[in-house]
Parts: sequence; C-alpha cells; structure tokens
Amino acid sequence: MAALELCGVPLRGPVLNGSGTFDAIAARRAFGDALFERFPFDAFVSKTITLEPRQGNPPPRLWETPAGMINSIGLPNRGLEGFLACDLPELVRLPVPLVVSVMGFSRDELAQLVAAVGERDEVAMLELNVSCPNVETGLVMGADPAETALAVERVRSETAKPLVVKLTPNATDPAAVAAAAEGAGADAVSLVNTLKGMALDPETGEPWLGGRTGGVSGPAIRAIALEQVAAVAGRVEIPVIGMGGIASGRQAADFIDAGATAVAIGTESFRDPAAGRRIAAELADLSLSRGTRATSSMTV
Ligand code: RRO
Repeated sequence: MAALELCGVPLRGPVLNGSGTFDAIAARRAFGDALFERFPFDAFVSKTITLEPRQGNPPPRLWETPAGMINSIGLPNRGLEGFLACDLPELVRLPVPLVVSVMGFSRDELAQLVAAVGERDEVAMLELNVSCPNVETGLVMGADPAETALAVERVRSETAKPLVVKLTPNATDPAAVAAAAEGAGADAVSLVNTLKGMALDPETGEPWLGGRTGGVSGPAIRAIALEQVAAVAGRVEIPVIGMGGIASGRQAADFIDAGATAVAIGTESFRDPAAGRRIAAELADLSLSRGTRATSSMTV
C-alpha cells in the first residue's frame, strides 16, 4: 500500500530527488539491478529538459563552498526528441513514479514541452522549472508572480497530469510566486532551487565558473530554504515539496514540520548516492518514535 499520495499519485514514501542531482541512467549502468532493489527515492525527478538540445555551460562547472557547492551546469540535455527517444525508455524502468522536469525559454516553448511529455503514459507528473539560475538570458520566469502565473496558465490546458512548479529562492517574495502558481492551476510547488552565487579564481581574481555565476546548494542554504518552505506552506493549499541542504532524517522532518508534504534530496546525493534511502529510513524511525508524524498515512 502506498504511504502517501502526492497530487493523486501514490508514493511509497515522501523522499524524492532534486532534479539534476542524481543520474539514474548512469547509476543503473554502474550498479545494475541492485539499484532497482534499493532505489534511493520514492519518486524520480528527471534532469530538466529543454525543447532543443543544449551543450550546457563551459567548464569548470562546480565549485565547493564550506557546507555546499556552486554549480553552473547550464542545462545540458538532448532536447525533447532526444529525451523521448533515448532517456525516457531508460527512466520508465525505474521502480518509482517518474516526474519529468521541463524548462522553456518562452511560454510557447514550455507549452510544447508540456504537451509532448504530458501525453506519455510513463510520466506521472511534470515539473515546470521556472527557476534555473544558469541560463544565458538571465531571465527567470519564476522570479516574478505575474510571469509565473502567465506561464502556468499557458501550459495548464496542455495536460491533465499534475504540474509541480519549481520555485526560485532568488525572488523578492517566494510565497507570492507560489500563490500565483496555485492561482493559475499548479497542483504543487517545490522549493528551493539554488541561490545565485559566485566564486573567484584565487590566482586570477576572475570568475572561476565557466558560466561566471552559478547556483549555491547544500547545507549552507538549509536555513534559508526552511524559512521559504514555511512561508510558502503558510500561503498555499496545494502540496509543497521542500528541499535545500537536507542531509538527515531529522532535517527532512524539519521541512515536513514546516509544512512540506514531501522532501527532496539534492547535494547530499553527490556525497553519497544512497543518501535518499538513509534519509528515508531515518525519517521513518523518527515518525515511529513520535507516533504522529504525518508521513505514515497522508493523502493530499
Ligand atoms: O543545469 C543547471 O545549471 C541548473 C538547473 Br537546470 C537548475 O534548475 N538549478 C541549478 O542549480 N542548476
């Protein structure tokens, strides 16, 4: 029996991955069927795809910070056709529901992606990534409530599948953006994407990252993420998927106490690819010891 439902999709537990932080296809190659037997997450969120293929940003793409990292990956992906032909057939073999993350450079592009991905039976939900910090235009739809509402309104009629809007912490008022997404028909919101950041090469004083700036993630941003999750959960009725530096069951429980229905693990999976399972087990132990935590039989 499913432990919870998220937007009507039964999940065996509340621990997801953050988009782009776990390469399930490479992990399957490395670990074989053992990956399926002990899959680290209760639903799998794909790396964000775009309409056209992208190379991503020039290297270097990562910088380690105290208790975190900065990435400037720049959305490398095969594009919609390549994803449907090459990645989707691999991802459907995963033993958990599949969430496909999409990002468009315009509302029409986003709508095209949502229509094409949404019609595939293998896809349980879609994530609208309106919050990537590493695009060359510098424009982030999700920084503005009105832009976010227009994007969600534009794509809403393209699919009956649940739409999860991924929010940026780089907004003046993330709760206002969440409310705008909800008003336009989003079924859930997830947050936080990464905080905009920068590192300089100590030798040259020039930006270290090939994309000059990047997105900060990991424990360094957890307190900020927790506050934003609490603010958003206090403002919307739809489920909230909370993430930002979660590295233990105790920390996952904090996000649930702050109002999240589910949590996602991101940077911690780079350190330990099995972190999702460990954190889920720690969270379940905490739930049992408390007896009442809402992860055992929740329907949203
Ligand atoms: O690919 C990236 O550089 C990236 C994406 Br799409 C995102 O949503 N968040 C992030 O930190 N990096």
